[in-house]
This record gives sequence, structure tokens and C-alpha cells, in this order.
Amino acid sequence: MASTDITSFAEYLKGSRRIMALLGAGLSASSGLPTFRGAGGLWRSYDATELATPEAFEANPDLVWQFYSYRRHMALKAQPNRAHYALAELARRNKDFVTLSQNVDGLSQRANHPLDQLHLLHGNLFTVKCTSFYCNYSRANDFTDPIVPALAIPKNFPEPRPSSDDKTGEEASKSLDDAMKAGGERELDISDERVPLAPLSRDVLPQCPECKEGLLRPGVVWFGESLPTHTLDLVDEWMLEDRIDLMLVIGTSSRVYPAAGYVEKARSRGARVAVVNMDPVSMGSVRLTSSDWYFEGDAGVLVPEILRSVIGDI
Ligand code: BV8
Repeated sequence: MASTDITSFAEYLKGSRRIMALLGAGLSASSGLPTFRGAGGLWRSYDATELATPEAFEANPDLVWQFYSYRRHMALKAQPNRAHYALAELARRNKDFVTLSQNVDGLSQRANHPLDQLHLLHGNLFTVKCTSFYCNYSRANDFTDPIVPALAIPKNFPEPRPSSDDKTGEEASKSLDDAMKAGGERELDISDERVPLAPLSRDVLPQCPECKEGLLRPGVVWFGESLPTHTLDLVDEWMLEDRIDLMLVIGTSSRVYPAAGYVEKARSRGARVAVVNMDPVSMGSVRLTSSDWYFEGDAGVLVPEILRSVIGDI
């Protein structure tokens, strides 16, 4: 049975040098971004994992782009939470702390997490790349929102209610202007399947500016795609350098591989494991022993608390 005692963890943390963290969607939950498998796991009537595949993009590039454009938009509106900042501070104070993030939302980067200690296992919503086989075009840090006009989140405002004898339409446009001026515009929640989504033709989707033929796609790793080999090599190299003292597992269901496999890999290099999760049941493959810790609750609250003995108050 894992310990829930923060004091014993704080002591061990202070004596730890080589630390690894595996981050999941639960880290960004308190920033308002839905997780994959929890209640937020659905987008319209789709399981998010159904849309995060090359096959889905091939079959319906417009639907998949509407999914990703929505997530870009939500991630840009979200703010990093105290857990993102606490992990960034730990990285600044301990150069032997490496973070493996499954998250593509860019919030760790916006919390100024040292980038050479942040390994993005599943890519990034704000990188886009060409899908043409022979074209290598890609661009990072593309924060344009919407990325193309056709992917703008539809807005609606109160329909003008022209009076019955309005022949010129002036009254209607006036009430429309009034509604607009009164901030009547609000974004539709296109994650709700009841909100109609117009199909988009291929030519209004993001196009490659280099080869001028291929569609651009989000620079994330889809299911069935391999993780970035350079990143995996860097992580494996770090793991083999020396023993590992501590493996933090924060806000992840640890169901997606090979990412989830790093927990047992770290344990085999000597690490004790500390899990932060809202739900004791949703820890997937992670098996905790009496030398590990389990902290139940919101990562946004718990992570700054359990790291305080090293990072102080952030
Ligand atoms: C590959 C980018 C091979 C896209 C993502 C071995 C065994 C079984 C299956 C496989 C295997 N090897 C490969 C597979 C297949 C597959 C896989 O793992 N499938 C799963 C579903 C079983 N893996 C792959 O396809 C990988 N590729 O292996 O390729 C290969 C090799 C060579 C050549 C070709 C191919 C690629 C996987 C990457 C997929 N892309 N993301 C996008 O984001 O749209 S994964 C995506 O889902 C996320 O990035 C994330 O990693 C994952 C969701 O996991 P979590 O982050 O954990 O989120 P989740 O919602 O599941 O859980 C949230 C947790 O937080 C919960 O525990 C919850 O309780 C907790 N929580 C909630 N709120 C809070 C909280 N905790 C704290 N505080 C809170 N407030």
C-alpha cells in the first residue's frame, strides 16, 4: 500500500537528485482543458482517440482539423496552473530533473519550463507539418487562431427580430448592430454534437506554403504513429546515465504506450514512484508498492504542495 504521507515524500525529495516526471492531461485539467478519458474525453460524439489517428485525418481532414483547431483555441485561452509553474521551478533548481510530457497543449512551455528539460512525447498542437510524402515542411510555434479563416469557431448572436412591417431590412440590421455592440457575439460550443458543423472543402483547410500541394496537419503524434525517435533517444540516454531516484507520475491514466512504460523503466533504474491523480482507480498500468507514494487530488493544488520542500512557495 503506497504512502500518502507528504512529510516522508518531502524528505525523500530533498535527498533526490535524478528525478523524472511523466505528465498527462490531468495536469492541465484545472487549467480548464478536458482530459482524454474522463468526462472530457468526448468531442461531439467522438472519443478523442478516434479523431487522433492518421486514418481519421485521411477520411475527414475537415472534422479532424475542426477538432484540433478547437483544442488550439481552448489551449490558447487557458492559462498554465500552479502545477505547471511548480514543475518549471523544480527544473530550474535541479538540472537532473527531466520531464516527459504527453500533453500537447503548450502550457508547460508557457509556464517557462526549461525546454531542454521538457520532452514532448506526443508533439505539440502549435507545430504544423505538411502531409505530402516528399515534402518536409513544418513550422513550430504557430499560434494563429484560427489557423485559417474557415476554422474560426462559429459565433452566434441573437437573431435580429425585424418588426413585421420592416420592408428595407434596416431595422433588422440595426438590431443586429445593437446585438453586436451589446457584445451579443458568443462562440458556439462546437464540442457539443448538437451544434451543427458545416463540412469544409479541402481547399479551405491549412495548405502547405512550400510544396503548395499537401494539406498541413497538427504536429502531434497520432495513435499508430511512432513517437519522435530523437526525443526517445535523449530520454533513454538520460535514463542509462545513472540510477534514478524518483519518478513523478502526474495526471495520467498511464494507459498510452510507450509513454506509460517509462514508469516501470524508471523503477527498474532504482526509482521510487509518486503518483498525483484525482482518481485512485484511473492509474492504468502503474502498480504502487509500500515504498511509493500516492497523492489523491487536483494536480494544480497538490503538485506545488508536495514540491514545496525544494521549490519553496511559488
Ligand atoms: C505507437 C497526441 C507504434 C494526439 C496522443 C502497447 C500496449 C497497448 C497499446 C499499445 C502499445 N504500444 C502501442 C500501442 C497503441 C497505442 C496505445 O497506447 N493505445 C492505447 C489507447 C491502449 N499507442 C500508440 O499508438 C503510440 N504509437 O506505439 O506506435 C509504432 C512504432 C513504430 C512505427 C509505427 C508505430 C502513439 C500514442 C500517442 C497518441 N497520441 N496524443 C492528441 O493529443 O490529440 S495520446 C493522448 O492520449 C494524450 O497525449 C495522452 O497521452 C493520452 C491520454 O492520456 P492521459 O494524458 O493520461 O489522459 P487521460 O484522460 O487518459 O487521463 C487523465 C488522468 O488524469 C486520469 O488518470 C485522471 O484520473 C487524472 N486527472 C483528471 N483530472 C485531474 C487528474 N489528475 C490530477 N489532477 C486533476 N485535476
